[in-house]
Amino acid sequence: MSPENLPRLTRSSAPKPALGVVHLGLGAFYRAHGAIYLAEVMAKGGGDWGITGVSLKSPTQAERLKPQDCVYTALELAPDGPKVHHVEIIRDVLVAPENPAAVLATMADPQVKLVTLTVTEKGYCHNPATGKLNRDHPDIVADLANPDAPASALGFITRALAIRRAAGTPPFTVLTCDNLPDNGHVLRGVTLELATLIDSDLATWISENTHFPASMVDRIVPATKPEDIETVGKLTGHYDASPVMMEPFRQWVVEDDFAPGTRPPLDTVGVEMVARVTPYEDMKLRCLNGTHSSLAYLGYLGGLKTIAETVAHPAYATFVKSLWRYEIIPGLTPPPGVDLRAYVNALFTRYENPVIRHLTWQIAMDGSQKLPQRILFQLEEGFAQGRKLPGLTLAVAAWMRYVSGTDLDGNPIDVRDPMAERLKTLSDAADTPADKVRALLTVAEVFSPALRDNAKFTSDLIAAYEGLIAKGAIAMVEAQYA
Ligand code: CS2
Repeated sequence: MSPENLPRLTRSSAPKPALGVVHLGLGAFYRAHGAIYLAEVMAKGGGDWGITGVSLKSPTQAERLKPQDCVYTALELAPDGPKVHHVEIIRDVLVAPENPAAVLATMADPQVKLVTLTVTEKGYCHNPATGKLNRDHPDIVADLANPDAPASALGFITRALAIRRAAGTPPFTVLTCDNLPDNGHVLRGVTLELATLIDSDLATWISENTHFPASMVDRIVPATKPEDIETVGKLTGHYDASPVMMEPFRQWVVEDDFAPGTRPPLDTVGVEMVARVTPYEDMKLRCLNGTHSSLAYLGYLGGLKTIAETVAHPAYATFVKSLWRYEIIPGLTPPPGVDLRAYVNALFTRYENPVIRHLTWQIAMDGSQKLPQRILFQLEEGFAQGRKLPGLTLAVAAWMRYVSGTDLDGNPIDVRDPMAERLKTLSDAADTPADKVRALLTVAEVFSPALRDNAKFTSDLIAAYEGLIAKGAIAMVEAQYA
């Protein structure tokens, strides 16, 4: 039976949670992570932490969730069988481009204590290599032209804080949940840059009164596929148009820096509240996201569709374990009490989970925004310390081939990246593999001067790129640590 013919999922008889949080960027990840922690906080101790979700671009999520009163199924996928959760913490979903005034009115509501964000790397409208606001970003240009109807998350935060200030309402705390290093600091910086361009007094008020704690978030949540909706229908007997699929593991480490009264008791549900998130962020961004991206480009070019399939290949299993051991861990300072060897062993088991179908193509998206913090900063630091980093270099070469838009068998790749067109044009305009590598290295938003000017890195990258063409991705991965 097609899942649409089943009764639609509805809210249980429990009352809708009272408003306390606005979340910007209502994708699958937040619904499988932050939203579940907040639901647990309320289940345990009450409080007003109900969430109004905001989609900043597309109406799809609202169209799917509203007919089921914003409740959804979160399916925990363990190798020994699934576990069903019903999540009822979301009260409403707003679509920003359809009604920006409604979003601002909700964010300005004195009931709202916390604004959380998962807008992905590109949602910060910054230059990934420097962390500074990109003032030419079309959304920032639009925010400046029309601050009452913002386009970017930063525009909404700034305008909502201006309304609160004018009304004498204290600011909300802004908690970023994206995979960026120093994410709280970066968000505070770009928000203040934008606010300064609008009204310097507002910028001063925000800087003195608003807290932007950093956080490290972790849970593998592959995009929901049509077959997942069917599986949920079979397991629950209900049609859910927007379930989320997630691994059992989860972690959230949050900087304990909230304005009084704005902090949900996250510590009661397993969130680690710490003074400094940086060591946790570095560990996660490099060990997990760095190898995820490496496996994504090299796996995709090797014809491997998912992360589980990729690490099931012996050459890739050896490759990723060696990356951790010889290239990533030596550059890390572990967070207090964490054994990095044990951390990456557990990570390998998470990657192997055969019921998580996490596409290499999905992780390969937006590489221009991800590569600096996942791989390139490590290369820069490692070279400065005189270390050899052949595996990470090979991963960058694979990204360069990937963004050319043609795989190693000559088939087109559907490259999703805000810089896709520019990257392809640069690659196409160069004749030889060496020239393609050199052309891509000139992209200042991605590569720092230190990497661009490193002659050894350039020649190693060219050799890796040529090797991919001559031998294929699997042979290059195999040869790496042989
Ligand atoms: C992934 C992340 O898609 C990607 O880029 O690397 O979404 C990853 O699954 C999460 O950060 C895990 O916490």
